[in-house]
Amino acid sequence: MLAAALTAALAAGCGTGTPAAPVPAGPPVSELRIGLQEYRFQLSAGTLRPGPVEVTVTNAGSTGHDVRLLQGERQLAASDVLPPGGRQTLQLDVAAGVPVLLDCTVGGHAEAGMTASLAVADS
Ligand SMILES: [Cu+2]
Repeated sequence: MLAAALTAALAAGCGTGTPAAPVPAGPPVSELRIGLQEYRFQLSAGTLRPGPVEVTVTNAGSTGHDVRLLQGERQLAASDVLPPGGRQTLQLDVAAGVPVLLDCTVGGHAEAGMTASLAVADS
């Protein structure tokens, strides 16, 4: 009986690959914090307000990471490769209604799960 319960719990918790970090709900923001970890982004919000957005990037991991932010074909910003504990502030000019995609350009990290997307409000 215990084994059956454990099996059910494990099955419920297992998807394909590593689950992405939950994206916070809430109103659109103009200030975003991004935490870099092995191998995912921790986001302080899930939806951006269009227009100027200030992003504070902190490497909370134990190896070098960066973040690149793309909106369609357009690169909004890219951080340096930050050492553990490193921090950088980026200024974005975000277009309305088009999602912003994030990835880490350090070799193999995006493939390991270091990608995320942010919604952008329509106005
Ligand atoms: Cu990385």
